Amino acid sequence: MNILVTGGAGFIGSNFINHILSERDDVFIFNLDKLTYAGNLENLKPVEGKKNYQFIRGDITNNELVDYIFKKYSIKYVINFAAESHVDRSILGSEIFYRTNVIGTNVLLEASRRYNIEKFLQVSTDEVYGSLGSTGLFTETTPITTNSPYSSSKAAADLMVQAFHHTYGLPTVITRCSNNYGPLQFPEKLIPLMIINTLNGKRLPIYGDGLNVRDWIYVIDHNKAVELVFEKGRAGEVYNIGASREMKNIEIVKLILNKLGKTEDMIEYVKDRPGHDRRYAIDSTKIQTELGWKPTFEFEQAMDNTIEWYLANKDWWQRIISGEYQNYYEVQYGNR
Ligand code: NAD
Ligand code: TDX
Repeated sequence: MNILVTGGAGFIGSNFINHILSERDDVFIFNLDKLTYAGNLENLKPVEGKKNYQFIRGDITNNELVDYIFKKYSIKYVINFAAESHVDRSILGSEIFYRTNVIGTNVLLEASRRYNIEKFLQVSTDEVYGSLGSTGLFTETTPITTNSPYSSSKAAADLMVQAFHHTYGLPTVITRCSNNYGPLQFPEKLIPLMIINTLNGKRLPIYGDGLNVRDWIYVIDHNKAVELVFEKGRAGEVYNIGASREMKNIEIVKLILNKLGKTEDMIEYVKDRPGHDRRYAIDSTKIQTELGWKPTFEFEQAMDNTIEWYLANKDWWQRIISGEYQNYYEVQYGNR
């Protein structure tokens, strides 16, 4: 079973490949990744040298390369994790988001159509549903409403995936997951940023009033759901993935401070993110009842694991924050 996994050197994709290849030898994974600032081959140490794994450095927007890969490796399955994934970066500059997330997905879909692939799984996000008030949950039929360049690029890709199913009968499935946390997450995202800043004695920048809500899921639970949808999801369908763990941002930051034995005076409220979505919360009834998935990690335990991982892997994140990431940090947060 030859599977093209894109974006497999990033946070969720590398956890996915490490997980799948630790359990199965009936699949061959071709990992196509451009190695942007977010891609890191160190994440894939556990699978280096495995006979059913091959890394290919390249861009999903490169038509010729993608065609060559489909032909040469007889690709029959695609799981598309590759994306520009950070909302704040999309606000600083949106062009690369549309190029990778929209054009890149189009290139993969066209190749999938040419080579009659058997399944195309698009890894999407709950952000395509916009923002909730204090009540209610996103279901698969919640209308698409996008507020950031990032979410609009992901929604455009989703709509295109569905069009390829309806028009050409391409066997597609879409997963829409809530906020992930866990090992190997790039330090720009809330949880690793706050852990690392706490360890480095830097201020903890909270946007706005800190009362925005996100629905958190451990990355392994997300990836098990992706695996299940890949195997059993019905063509043309969308499946929400979430672990029903809503937290206000300020609660997350206080939890991290508490676990690391630091005090709340490290918190600094800063200017709000423009267009900041207030609340995300996922209804995952469909994947639970139709495919029998459920989250298995308990939040406090999985947060402990995550914090422990960052404590034990300082080399990993120190290499990142001492490089090009410094420039982004300065633009986004100022030189403090
Ligand atoms: P990430 O930024 O950590 O990793 C993205 C990976 O894609 C990197 O390895 C990068 O090098 C690669 N990439 C970027 N542009 C590419 C291109 N043009 N061609 C080939 N490779 C390219 O992102 P992540 O957090 O692991 O997210 C993975 C996917 O999951 C994304 O599609 C994202 O939208 C989605 N998602 C993320 C979350 C979350 O909480 N992080 C939640 C729901 C959905
Ligand atoms: O410094 C910060 N301060 C802060 O208050 C950062 C980086 C974030 N925040 C807030 C903004 C959000 O309300 O924390 C919350 C989480 O922020 P992010 O980690 O940037 O995630 P979010 O914007 O919710 O998007 C994430 O979840 C959905 C992923 O980055 C997306 O790829 C995914 O699709």
